[in-house]
Amino acid sequence: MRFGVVVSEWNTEITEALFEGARNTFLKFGTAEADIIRRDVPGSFELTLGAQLLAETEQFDAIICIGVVIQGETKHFDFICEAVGQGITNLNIKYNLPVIFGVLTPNTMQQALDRAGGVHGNKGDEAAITAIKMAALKRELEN
Ligand code: RBF
Repeated sequence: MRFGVVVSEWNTEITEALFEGARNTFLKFGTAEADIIRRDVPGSFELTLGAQLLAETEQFDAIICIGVVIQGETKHFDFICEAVGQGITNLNIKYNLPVIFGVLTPNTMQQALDRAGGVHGNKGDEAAITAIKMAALKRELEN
C-alpha cells in the first residue's frame, strides 16, 4: 500500500511527533519507506487542499492529515477545526478514498504532548492504523 501524509507546520514539536508515530506504524505493518509520501502545509487550515492535491494524483490507498489546533491559544480554533473537519469529510466522499483526520484539538499544549507520544499514546499511530484498516476495507469491497 502507498500512503500520503500531509503535515501542518503549526506546533511542529507536536506534528513531528505525530508524523513519526504514523511513519513508524506504517513501517511496522510492512509499508516500504518509499511508499510513505509526506508533504507539508503551513497550517491545519491548509490540510484539506494539501490532501486534495495528493488525492488528485490517484497514487494513494489512503491519506493522513496531521495537525494541532490548541483551543486555549486561538479564537480561530472553531473556524479552523470546523473547516478542516468538513473539508476532510468532503474529500473522503469526493474521491472515495480514506482521508484520515489526524488533527489534535486539545485545550492545552500539555494535552497535545500527552497525545503525541506521552501518557495517552501517540495519535499518529492511531491515524496510521485507521488508514491501513480503511484502505483494506476499500480493497476488499472493490475487488
Ligand atoms: N494553524 C494550526 O494548525 N494550529 C493553530 O493552532 C493555528 N492557530 C492560528 C491562529 C491564528 C490567529 C491564525 C490567523 C492562524 C492560525 N493557524 C493555526 C494557521 C491556519 O491553520 C492557517 O494556516 C492560516 O490561517 C492561513 O490560512
